[in-house]
Amino acid sequence: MKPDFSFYNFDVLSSTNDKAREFAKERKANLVVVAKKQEKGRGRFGRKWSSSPGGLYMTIILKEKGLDKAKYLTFIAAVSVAKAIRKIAGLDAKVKWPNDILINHKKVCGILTENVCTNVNYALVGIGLNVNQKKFPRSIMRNSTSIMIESNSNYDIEKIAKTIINEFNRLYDYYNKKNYKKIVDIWKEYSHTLGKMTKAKTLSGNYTGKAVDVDEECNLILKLNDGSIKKIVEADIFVI
Ligand code: BTX
Repeated sequence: MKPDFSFYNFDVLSSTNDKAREFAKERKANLVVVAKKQEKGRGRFGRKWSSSPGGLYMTIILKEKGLDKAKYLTFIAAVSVAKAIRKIAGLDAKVKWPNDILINHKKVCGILTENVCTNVNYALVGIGLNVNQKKFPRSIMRNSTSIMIESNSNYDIEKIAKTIINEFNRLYDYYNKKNYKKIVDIWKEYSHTLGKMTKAKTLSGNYTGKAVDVDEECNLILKLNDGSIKKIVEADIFVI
């Protein structure tokens, strides 16, 4: 059964993921928390997510199948955003491993999936999408973009949110049926990364090679210059 999502809208939040955590602790699921701006939007590893008005900041709260399965929700969310951008703005949005969406090689969206563990586990799938912003802080200007910058038009943020959730709901069926291979296969169709020479910065060091595959556990597979295969579980990657 597909969940029926209810939207909770706020003008300002510190982070939609934090508000979603409060809801999850009250055992509420199948909710979407949306804010017009965030004061402490964050990315992976505690990094800052620039959250000015004009962007979409939302977190989907779901019951989880297991902590190791949250990465499939990140993949589903990424594809849903890429599909919504293609549908609404006709732009060639692609997914970059593991959690970004790019347009013209620039980051338009990031996804942060977190867990809440009670006796039922919840996943918080946070989506930050640059919609109508015309500029960004200097530190991220070079590599960031918005749907507005790429298409020269303004968009209805609520409509985009609903389109993303519709796409998410459709793909969520595969997650419900534990058809994880299908999720990875669909993600690959939208991939910006596969087939490209890539540098992966991991906690244990840097690796450079051709991105040859994403395996069924969502790991990136690099073929290194010496011909060996390296499985990348967590990293920041750069296409070179
Ligand atoms: P990430 O760690 O992969 O990427 C964070 C990096 O992205 C930053 O260090 C910066 O270089 C760059 N960046 C920051 N803000 C932006 C932006 N607006 N556009 C493009 N690039 C940017 C990505 O983490 C996951 C981001 C999730 C954000 C959502 S918003 C709703 C929810 N609430 C919340 O606090 N986080 C999530």
